[in-house]
Amino acid sequence: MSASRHTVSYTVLNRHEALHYPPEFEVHATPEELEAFAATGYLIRERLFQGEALTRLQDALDRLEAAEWDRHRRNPPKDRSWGIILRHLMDKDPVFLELLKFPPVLSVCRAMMGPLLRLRGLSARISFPGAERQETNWHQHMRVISNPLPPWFSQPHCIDALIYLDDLDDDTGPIGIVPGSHAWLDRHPDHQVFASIEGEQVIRVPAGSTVMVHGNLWHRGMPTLGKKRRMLILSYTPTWLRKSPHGGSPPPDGLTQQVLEDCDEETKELLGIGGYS
Ligand SMILES: O=C(O)CCC(=O)C(=O)O
Ligand SMILES: [Fe+2]
Repeated sequence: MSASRHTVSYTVLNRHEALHYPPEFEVHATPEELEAFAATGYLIRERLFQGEALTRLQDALDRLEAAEWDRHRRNPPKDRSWGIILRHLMDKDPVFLELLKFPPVLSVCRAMMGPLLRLRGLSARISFPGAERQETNWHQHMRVISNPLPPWFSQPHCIDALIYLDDLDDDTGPIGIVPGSHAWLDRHPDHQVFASIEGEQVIRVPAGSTVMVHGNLWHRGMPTLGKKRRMLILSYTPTWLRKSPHGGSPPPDGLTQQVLEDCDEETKELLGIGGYS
């Protein structure tokens, strides 16, 4: 599937060194789609990964699941969990590293948040059917909003590309979102709520589809009841936000460290070096 495209060009005012991104780039979306994304907080790309591109991601995640299984399931919870969450994926398999500059996601992130972006993280959530109910409560990702809002509060923006490696249906568990909720800066989802809430929209998409969401969109992963469900979360923020605090430190000899030893400036910026003043 190829989305209609248009061109965007940015300069950054009063910045004298060379820019580390193409000043003019093709956005994999129409202006109308971006406008709708800004208003609703989500953008669906059906079958963004197909054929071998999808199989490669599925196989890489299966390898990682096997390698880390014991670590994550040594003391399994009895009744309910999110399933397993694997972190720092770009440090662990070159297949995942290929997603760092994936234009259908990165170009949309740059069009929405500006040219100076960094990776917040690439992680995976895998959930299984069984006696232990695996689903997520309602939540949002950027939990740093002050109440009341100070006049010069910096609202954190983040885009999470939720990449579904299996069909998202009632067997695997759809995703529930509340359109527009990313703009609510005066409230948050009640803790440990798993049931439907007012305004929920339930999304079911085929394997390989990606649902891009603003990091503060209220959402929940509905229960995995019949079939294993694999998903990736590819996240970007402006360069001046910090990387994901979850999952501890990356592996010391990880792939991104090796890449940083010899890479272009854009890659450095995306991996968190520089891009602010
Ligand atoms: O599995 C999903 O569809 C969403 C998962 C999620 O919200 C998360 O891991 O933060
Ligand atoms: Fe989430």
